[in-house]
Amino acid sequence: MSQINLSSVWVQLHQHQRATRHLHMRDLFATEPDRFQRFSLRLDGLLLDYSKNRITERTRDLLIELAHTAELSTWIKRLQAGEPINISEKRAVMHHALRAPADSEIYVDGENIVPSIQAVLQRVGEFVEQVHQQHWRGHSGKPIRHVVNIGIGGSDLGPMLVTRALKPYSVGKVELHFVSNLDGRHLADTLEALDAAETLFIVASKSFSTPETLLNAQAAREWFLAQGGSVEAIQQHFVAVSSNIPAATAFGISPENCFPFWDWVGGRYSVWSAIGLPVMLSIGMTHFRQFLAGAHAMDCHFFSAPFAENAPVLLGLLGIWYNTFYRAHTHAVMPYDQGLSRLPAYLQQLDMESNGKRVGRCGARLDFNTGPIIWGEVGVNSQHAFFQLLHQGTRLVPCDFIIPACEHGKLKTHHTAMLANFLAQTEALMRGKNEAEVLAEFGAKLPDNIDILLPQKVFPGNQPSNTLILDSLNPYNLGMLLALYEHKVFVQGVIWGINSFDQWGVEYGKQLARKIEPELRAGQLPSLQHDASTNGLIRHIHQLRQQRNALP
Ligand code: G6Q
Repeated sequence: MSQINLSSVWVQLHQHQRATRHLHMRDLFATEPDRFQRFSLRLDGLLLDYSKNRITERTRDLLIELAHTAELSTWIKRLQAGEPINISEKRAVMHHALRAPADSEIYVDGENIVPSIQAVLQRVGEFVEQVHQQHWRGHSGKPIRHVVNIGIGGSDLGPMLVTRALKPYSVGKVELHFVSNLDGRHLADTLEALDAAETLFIVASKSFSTPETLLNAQAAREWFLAQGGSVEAIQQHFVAVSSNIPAATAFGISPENCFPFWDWVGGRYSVWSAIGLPVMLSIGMTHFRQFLAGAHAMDCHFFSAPFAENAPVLLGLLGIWYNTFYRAHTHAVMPYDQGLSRLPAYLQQLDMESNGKRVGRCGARLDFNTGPIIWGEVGVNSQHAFFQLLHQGTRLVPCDFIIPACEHGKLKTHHTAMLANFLAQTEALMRGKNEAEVLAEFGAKLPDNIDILLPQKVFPGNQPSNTLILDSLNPYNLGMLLALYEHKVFVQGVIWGINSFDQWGVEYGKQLARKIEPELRAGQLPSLQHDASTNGLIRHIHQLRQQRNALP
């Protein structure tokens, strides 16, 4: 297929945007009382209301036609069938198989991969059980109380998000810590309060070659030895999750303490694999299986529902509507739940690493914008920070608002107040406040500076949002939510014609860092071959560190 922007439906969508861009959602709601029914979906414990968007039935129809033009159904079947759709790395994309029921049959290169997935899950489950039952103990006989996950990117963000989000489901056996940053303070601060004899380290790295992770793992090992641990005892305190078991064993972790996963699981899609070990240690296997079941339910929905009732398809298409046809450059995510505070960071990686691409699958330069800038912050707090720009700034910023209807804590009053804020924001962003309403609020006595004040108090509204309400933030619903976003990203990648499953952009900086690091460590600066700015900065840093005896 030629590039999607050459299709007639692309042109029609541009025309449709020009014809409808002056419509105000406030008027659409006034003339369409059943708008909520027509533009919302209920899936198990998740409700998606997309009625507060600048769309009509015709918009949805055209966007669905766009999906058909991009042959989305065929691509969904190719994903499902384990074809090597990650074309640049010649790999299948099978994270959905990780959450398929144990009796499923899913083939990659002619091999049913479900038995090996289940075998690893079983092994990891047995390990989790041993730790929980205190059969797995530290070298001095103390039970494991603290688990430190050392990983970065996909080997950090997913497990951290899910562990925090599902804290109310913790079985209370161990406390989880996450170390990712190359800033030594991250590891040092984490270890400060820990007793090595009751600490387990998970070295989580798909490639087992990521310098940040290996440096932190090495430092953790040195700390463990300095705290009275022995080389033999490392086996009781270090386990690895990786698809490169030889490298993990070369690091000194015995093969029986290495939990594998496969090259058909991308890092940012790996929380469903053994990379989810911190989650399993926190919430136990029963809850983790519920998490997988929720994601599987979303897979089944995505693979089978007609596009007009398909939540990932609709979210993907709405994103394209604003990104491409309204030229909105960003997309904000506002979770109204403290447990979901890392969701924006997780989605940043998922979306921007997947669809931050400028060439098509086969390498042709694309003539249109692809992945949006994803950003956001936990709700309510952000109302007191950047919401001003959403309400009265000049930019169109489509948003996703996410909240559980029922809370876990005992502070029910808090949650009701938060729900009210949540609903108020989407309402305000949609309807705005016009001059007549502002004047009515002043009543009979207008202030003497009304000419200045009036325009400041007007809210244009018409700011689009999707609302996602979870019945509660439980493992099943969280699984559904994360799989929803994974498939949304897939839908957009298919329509833009890009490979969402590689990440060459992550590599280039690493390559240059490998060159600069020895230069910074050298006692005597070698001749530098960078640009004038980088050379100048290296000299400045080197000189400062030399003066303070901070080399290497
Ligand atoms: C994710 C990316 C990237 C990766 C990290 C860590 O899809 O590939 O974020 O997860 O670079 O890689 P390792 O797990 O191999 O250490």
